[in-house]
Amino acid sequence: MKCWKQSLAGVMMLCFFLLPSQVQATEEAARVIHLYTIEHNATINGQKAEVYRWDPGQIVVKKGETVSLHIHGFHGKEHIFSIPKLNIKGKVHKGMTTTVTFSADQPGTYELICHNHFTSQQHGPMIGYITVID
Ligand SMILES: [Cu+2]
Repeated sequence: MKCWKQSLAGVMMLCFFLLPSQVQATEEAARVIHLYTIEHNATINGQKAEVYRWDPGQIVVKKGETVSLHIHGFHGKEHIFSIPKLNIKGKVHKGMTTTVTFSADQPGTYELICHNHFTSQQHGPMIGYITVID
């Protein structure tokens, strides 16, 4: 069971490494929203702990609105991410900005998933939420 999970994780990581490092599109009159990759640290019972998060962790957009999401790499070497419901994949590097532009055509919650920091063992879960309203 553990071997199967490791193999699946390896295949998923390989797929993301083969993707372009940035997903970009240009749209006029796009609403610009800035997101940051943030690391939180603490020492608990003498042990260092760290977690990564998107900041802000939730954004709200309107259905059909063109949004230009500027993701700034503040902490962490890299964050390979996807927004599955929007078919968006990309990568954020420390010190760089990755921009993705989208327009969601259905209300709902869209997850922004960092695949480097997906589980608690990987200092996650680093998952942001894009709430699309009517
Ligand atoms: Cu991450």
